[in-house]
Amino acid sequence: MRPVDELILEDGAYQHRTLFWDEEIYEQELQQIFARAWLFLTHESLIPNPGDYNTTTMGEDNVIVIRQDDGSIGAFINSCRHRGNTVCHADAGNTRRFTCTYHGWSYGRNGDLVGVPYENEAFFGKLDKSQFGLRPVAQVASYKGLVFGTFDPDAPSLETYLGDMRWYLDAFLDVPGGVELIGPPMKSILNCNWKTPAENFGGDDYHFGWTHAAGVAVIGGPLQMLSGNAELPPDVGFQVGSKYGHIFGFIENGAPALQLHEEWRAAYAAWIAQRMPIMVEKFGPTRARFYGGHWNASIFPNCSFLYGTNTFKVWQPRGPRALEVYTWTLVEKEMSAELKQIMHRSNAATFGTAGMLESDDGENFEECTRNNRGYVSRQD
Ligand code: UNU
Ligand code: FES
Ligand code: FE
Repeated sequence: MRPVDELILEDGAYQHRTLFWDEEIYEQELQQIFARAWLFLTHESLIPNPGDYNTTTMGEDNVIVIRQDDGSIGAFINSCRHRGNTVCHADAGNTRRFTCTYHGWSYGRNGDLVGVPYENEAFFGKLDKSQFGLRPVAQVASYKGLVFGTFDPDAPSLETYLGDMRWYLDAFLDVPGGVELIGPPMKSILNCNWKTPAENFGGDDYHFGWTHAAGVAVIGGPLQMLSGNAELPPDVGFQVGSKYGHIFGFIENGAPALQLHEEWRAAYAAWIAQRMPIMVEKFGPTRARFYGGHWNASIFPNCSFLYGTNTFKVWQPRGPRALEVYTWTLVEKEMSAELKQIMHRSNAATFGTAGMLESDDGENFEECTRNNRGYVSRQD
């Protein structure tokens, strides 16, 4: 294999195809990216009470994220310390104990090993239970409700990691009452490398009018002129990249544009108009425009969202040639139940598992990976 620094040029314009195929590269990514970076786990609103938990993955490590009795959030590797079996098979729930289905070891909310069947008869009193708690995730932190974890005890703080990206994120995370995610997430498999959609969501406005030509025509509204690359909207917006690899694209006034029906767009536009004076007061007129715009963004390495379309995703790597995508709906806490429902339905219909825009993308992403099966094709 060629050295990695020959596989990508510093300006990012050239990336060797093997980066999207090779098993060794993928192992390096698991070690150097997924075992070190801050990874999105869940939203605080999905685990409000002590014992509430979600299961997820960090890289390919199975993880339990659980609200502690003192209100903090803990995260643990979801693998029994006896023979390694999964201790929690559910996606979400509330519990006092995780009891392994193999030999019945059980763990408390804080990961402590609290129960071992036949402890004295099987281990002659020599098992030091304090040494066999569930392995904790080194750091867990929340940024305005978004919960992240890292396996690296020496990683910089989450705030440092998000860096300048916070200046943009705050323009919707700091709405009065804050935001929440509607779960449980929709889950599906895409047979593509995880980097392909992560780059697409943050950096690829270029594909939108062409890949989504039919979808955007069916949706109608202000972005339908993009269908088939017929015309660019008058205020295209801008694109930024920030430290640690977070990327962000912006379409002026675009927030409600991809809600599925005219009435749904109108309902969301009315909400934004009503909120806007508060946001102008808080952020000033220039930055408040972020609140009314549509953003496509990726938080490095594998968390992507479309603010406005209200889709919030994690691309969970599953080998170099597949991923599992988790999709939540992003809403403001203070929105009415009706408006939240509109946004949840719209997200499911556009960017959910069978969403019409998700399927447009999925086919392209999968073919970009699949073509590297050809020995000659992947030499580029
Ligand atoms: O998915 C994207 N990259 C995207 C979605 C870009 C612009 C608008 C909506
Ligand atoms: Fe969990 Fe044995 S593997 S109790
Ligand atoms: Fe797309």
